[in-house]
Amino acid sequence: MHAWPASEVPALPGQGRDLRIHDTATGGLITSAPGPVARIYVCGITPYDATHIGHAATYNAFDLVQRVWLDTKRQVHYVQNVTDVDDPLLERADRDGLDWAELAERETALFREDMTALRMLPPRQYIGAVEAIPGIVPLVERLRDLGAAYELDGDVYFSVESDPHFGQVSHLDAAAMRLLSAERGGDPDRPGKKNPVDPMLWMAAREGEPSWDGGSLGRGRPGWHIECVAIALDHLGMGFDVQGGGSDLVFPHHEMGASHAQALTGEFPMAKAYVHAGMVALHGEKMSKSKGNLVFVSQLRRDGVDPAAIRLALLAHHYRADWEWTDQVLQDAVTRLGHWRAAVSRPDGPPAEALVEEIREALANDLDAPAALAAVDRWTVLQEESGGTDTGAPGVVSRAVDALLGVAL
Ligand code: 5CA
Ligand code: ZN
Repeated sequence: MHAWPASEVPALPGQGRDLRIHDTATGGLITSAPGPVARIYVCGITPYDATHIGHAATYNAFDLVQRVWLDTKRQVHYVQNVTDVDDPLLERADRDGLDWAELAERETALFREDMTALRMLPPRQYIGAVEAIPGIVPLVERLRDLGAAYELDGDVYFSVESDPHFGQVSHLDAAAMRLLSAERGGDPDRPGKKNPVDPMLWMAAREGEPSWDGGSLGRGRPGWHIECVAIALDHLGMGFDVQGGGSDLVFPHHEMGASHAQALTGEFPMAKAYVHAGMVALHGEKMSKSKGNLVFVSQLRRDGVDPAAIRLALLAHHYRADWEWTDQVLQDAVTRLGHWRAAVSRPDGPPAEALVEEIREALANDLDAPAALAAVDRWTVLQEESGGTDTGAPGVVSRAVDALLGVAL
């Protein structure tokens, strides 16, 4: 699959800072010190609806991770998937009388447009589950050959007991895992499973559903977690720097993915940091496609909202916080954008070197975007109140805001 066009990232004067980021697995901040090429996998959308503000907030967090790395002169190898075949997609297509593949293609196209408008850096590989199937089948076969998978009426399940590190991403107890498994695509009550939370690796073909050749597994389609593992291992290998997604992916998705990869390779851990963004709510409830309480990025764009203002609205919240989208949040962002644009459009202003360092420090400190915005606000107020004589300053601010925050002024 093709991704979307990259917006340019201006180089900044001075030195970037190493990122300290919260790792769900260890529960603390770790210094992410990748080699010359930083490797990141971020879970992509299930395209039965396009980008809502919750998605955008999560992708914004991982865009910041990359911008901090790029500022340290590292290259970034970014991989993202599209879950273009899965139960919720098939159910929605069924409900709306649509062809599932067309629905997926249409919503993925819209997602690309939204990501481009928001200036999110594109992945180097953007891979659909369907196109990954030829790589998934041998992994499931290998897990079965290793004794880490078992068959149940033609379906193939992963045995969580096969990974000695199972549980080390989420640290949840068995009861909590069981509950979340039921909520998030698992089938803990199916009789015959070794452990109720064992997830499906390969689902045998069902009447009326799409299926693919699975070699010795028979016709069917892949489970959700093995999809991301196959894509990540294929392009990044084990021990990559960041596995990213929203906090609703901690369990089962990232826990199971890590275990699949660890059982397959005998190596630990799959990712050096598991990074999770908080959930965005609307009217007091998590924005979710299944509930339908959504604000779409594309709708806001159609309403004439500047994508830079949407981005500023996201940046005004710490990525780990759960927060609520309101009209006021957007209005504040529009106002802020107006102030910033006016401030950088003057021919000179207060010196900007310290501001660049403040933005760098804020982001390096677990992506504290609200602190970065506050620093830019302070420079803007100085500019509005007393101006300055530094002719290079407005340009430096504009480039720093673009390079580090992805906002074009
Ligand atoms: N295709 C899978 C991942 S492999 C999936 O979860 N797709 S999704 O479309 O449901 O979500 C895409 C990303 O947006 C995930 O990282 C998810 O955690 C995140 N996300 C979904 N809803 C919200 C929300 N309300 N707030 C913040 N992030 C969200
Ligand atoms: Zn995923």
